[in-house]
Amino acid sequence: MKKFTCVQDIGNLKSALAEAFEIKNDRFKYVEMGRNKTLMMIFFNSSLRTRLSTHKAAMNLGMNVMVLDINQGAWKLETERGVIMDGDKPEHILEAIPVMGCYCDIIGVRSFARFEDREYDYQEVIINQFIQYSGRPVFSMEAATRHPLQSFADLITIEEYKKKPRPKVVLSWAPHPRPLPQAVPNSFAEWMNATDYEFVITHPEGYELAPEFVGNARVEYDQMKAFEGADFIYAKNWAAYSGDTYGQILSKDRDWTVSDRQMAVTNQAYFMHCLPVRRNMIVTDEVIESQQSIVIPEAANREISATVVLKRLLEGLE
Ligand code: AN0
Ligand code: CP
Repeated sequence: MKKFTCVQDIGNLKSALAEAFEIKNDRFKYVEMGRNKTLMMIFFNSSLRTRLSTHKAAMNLGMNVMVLDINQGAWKLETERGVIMDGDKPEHILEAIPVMGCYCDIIGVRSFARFEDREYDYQEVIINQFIQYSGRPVFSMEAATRHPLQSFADLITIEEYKKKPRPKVVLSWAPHPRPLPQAVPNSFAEWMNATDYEFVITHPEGYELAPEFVGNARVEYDQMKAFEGADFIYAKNWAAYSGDTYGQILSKDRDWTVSDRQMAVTNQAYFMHCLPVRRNMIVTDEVIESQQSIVIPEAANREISATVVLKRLLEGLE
């Protein structure tokens, strides 16, 4: 594998899952593979899980690891070409990226949507610059439009917990005080659409995701109706995508907070969230603390998805 930014990069999901379970069974099986290879993780945004699970995955493979938080200790980076750099940014990303590439074998990048310009965000300018100019295999640790390491871990988790071959999986919008990217729901939808599960998306009107991510999913504006008979509830907030509302908060309606009221109409569904989660905005204390909540095993599977991805990137090195 030469890069990992979307579901297509992982190829056949059945073989990716088989590899994930093989690694989960013996996570140090390939500890010799990364010997004298260096992973560099570049963060433009905060992280707990991605930072720790990807670092752990690299250690499972015997790799060396370097981590750089761009906003804490590195030079502020100019990202636009053609700018006269007389402001507060001393370095251009077009030098910074190839320099980073000199010191490592594989690069992971976290760079969220900025919500200034939809076209700019959806062109994935930052991660594509890393792909183009680093000279190294690049993987996404959440870019502007997708979070594939999360979605792969989510898929592993559903495969572990499902009680029927084709579970009903519901992605539900939930309220949040700040505008959040569409990367997690886009990516989750992209991965769910690549399975044969029954997949439903529910959100208030105005929160439609980009059509290329919705794909063949059923969109249901009535949350209670969407939850009926569900086997998995995947909650997430996102800001509006459509037209001139892009990046805006259109609703903070706490009727959409996942509570026992909605869970009662499901098929004893498991509750999932990528974390971090705001309690009593996205989900009530009762639901996230219930037997049905699998948010911790879901987070644990981030180590597994990252180990598979790094292993495949190592195998692809020349
Ligand atoms: C981020 C988001 O919604 O994309 C990261 C989630 C993994 N969440 C926050 O910024 C709270
Ligand atoms: N789920 C996830 O990616 O968490 P972090 O933002 O803490 O890395």
